Amino acid sequence: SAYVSTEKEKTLAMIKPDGIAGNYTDIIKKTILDSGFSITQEMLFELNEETVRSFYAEHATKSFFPDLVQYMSSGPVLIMVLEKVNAIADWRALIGPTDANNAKITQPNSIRAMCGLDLQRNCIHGSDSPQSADKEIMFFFNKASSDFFVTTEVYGPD
Ligand code: RTP
Ligand code: MG
Repeated sequence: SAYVSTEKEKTLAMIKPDGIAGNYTDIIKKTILDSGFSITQEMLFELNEETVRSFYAEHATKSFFPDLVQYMSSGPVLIMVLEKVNAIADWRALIGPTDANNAKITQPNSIRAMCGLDLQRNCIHGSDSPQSADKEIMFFFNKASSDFFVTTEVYGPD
């Protein structure tokens, strides 16, 4: 996307079930902090199918949707709010393209190149626009925080 901001922004990141199961959490968090993001909130959570359907509602008509729902509800995920100047576009650039096989060729330093497996199992999520970031942060952290175990003000890049 062409969207660039000079303001501090927040975006939503999620280590997907394959990333957690593959023990990539620590290296991903180190990459996040080394890239200048603060992690302002995080929670480890197991998404049920209904929550995945709602979170990825924009894909409800796609042929891969049932597989996506199964995958994303197959184990725990780590959901984080990241903050820095231009966080939304910079986080999308850092995670790399959707297809991890493509990422390994075109963006070998990206997170999906490091820990993703294929088009579906790409280990990490990032909000794709300011509108998505607001919506997704609201979805997990502002709506019904009593439903979740939320840790705030985790740590910064320094
Ligand atoms: P995300 O939303 O998870 O950050 O990924 P993205 O923007 O790069 O890709 P998107 O088009 O939003 O797709 C959401 C997730 O669905 C799975 N997918 N499977 N089998 C397939 O054809 C297919 N296409 C996409 C991936 O897990 C993708 O990240
Ligand atoms: Mg997406």
